[in-house]
Amino acid sequence: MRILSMLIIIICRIVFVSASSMLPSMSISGEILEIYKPEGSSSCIASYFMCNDSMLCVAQHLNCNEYADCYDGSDEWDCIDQAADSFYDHFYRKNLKALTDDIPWGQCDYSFLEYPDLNSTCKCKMKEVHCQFQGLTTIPPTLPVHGISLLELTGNRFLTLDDIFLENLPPSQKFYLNGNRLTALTSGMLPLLKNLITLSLADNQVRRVSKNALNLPSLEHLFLSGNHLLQIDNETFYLLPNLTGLNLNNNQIEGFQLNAFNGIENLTSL
Ligand SMILES: *[C@@H]1O[C@H](CO)[C@@H](O)[C@H](O)[C@H]1NC(C)=O
Ligand SMILES: *[C@@H]1O[C@H](CO)[C@@H](O)[C@H](O)[C@H]1NC(C)=O
Ligand SMILES: *[C@@H]1O[C@H](CO)[C@@H](O)[C@H](O)[C@H]1NC(C)=O
Ligand SMILES: *[C@@H]1O[C@H](CO)[C@@H](O)[C@H](O)[C@H]1NC(C)=O
Ligand SMILES: CC(=O)N[C@H]1CO[C@H](CO)[C@@H](O)[C@@H]1O
Repeated sequence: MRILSMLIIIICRIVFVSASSMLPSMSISGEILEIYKPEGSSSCIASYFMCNDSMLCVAQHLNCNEYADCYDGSDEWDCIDQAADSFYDHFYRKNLKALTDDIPWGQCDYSFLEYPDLNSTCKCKMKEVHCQFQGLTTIPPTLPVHGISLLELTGNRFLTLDDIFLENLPPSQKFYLNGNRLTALTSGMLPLLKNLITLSLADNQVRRVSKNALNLPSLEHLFLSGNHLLQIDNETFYLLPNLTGLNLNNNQIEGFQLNAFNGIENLTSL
């Protein structure tokens, strides 16, 4: 009995080993081979790419699908979108890394006595004020009003950029309001932020940006990715003369009016 079960285990192992040494996922979906070995010629037919270590051709859609199809896994190499990466790095990582990553929270250019919110609802680093994921619906009452380099209000519950919001919003050079609940940007919403250079409203539920809503003469970078924009109207960015980077990824944009981008002559990144 014992010998028999050992035999079964051995047989199973042999079957398993030989199965796993076959082509990885030599699957056939419909009639289409996802992986094949090219005959004679050393190149793959169109819409297939060659694994690095073997003469196998793998369907393009398996490239970077988070599953290794090549023996060497080369179909999952270099899967980072470098273009997007450097764009985001520039704003979110390298920039901050260079300036403040190694500085501990609390090493703040402002006095906590004067601005208690900087040591409770928010955190502070040099001239950066971070108040993310606090469930905020109003701006904390004691924030400095001068010289903020970066104001981070990501992950709160702001619904609109109304007059009350804007009146209490301390000016900053970079302002991140990602992941809130904004639904519209209507006319005249942001006229006060004269020195703003970077504005991110990513991952809200903005459906529409009204003409002249964004009136920011010094703004260079605008993130509207991850919203619900359906259409970009004529002259939406007309009052952003210094805009060089605009991110509209992950919307459901169906159309641009002919003059949607009028006024932004120096845009280099879209
Ligand atoms: C900041 O808040 C913490 C916790 O409430 C407190 O222990 C600390 O003394 C405060 N720091 C300053 C500088 O007020
Ligand atoms: C717009 O950009 C130009 C060139 O970089 C700069 O000289 C000017 O001051 C900027 N305008 C504003 C309002 O910041
Ligand atoms: C656009 O770039 C040109 C060339 O760098 C510059 O002369 C011009 O002032 C810029 N326009 C604005 C609105 O910044
Ligand atoms: C947008 O601009 C184009 C070109 O000037 C014009 O034909 C069109 O009527 C405009 N659309 C709206 C809704 O104003
Ligand atoms: C991109 C990459 O890593 N290519 C490798 C493919 O395999 C050859 C030979 O094994 C390597 O020299 C390459 O670096």
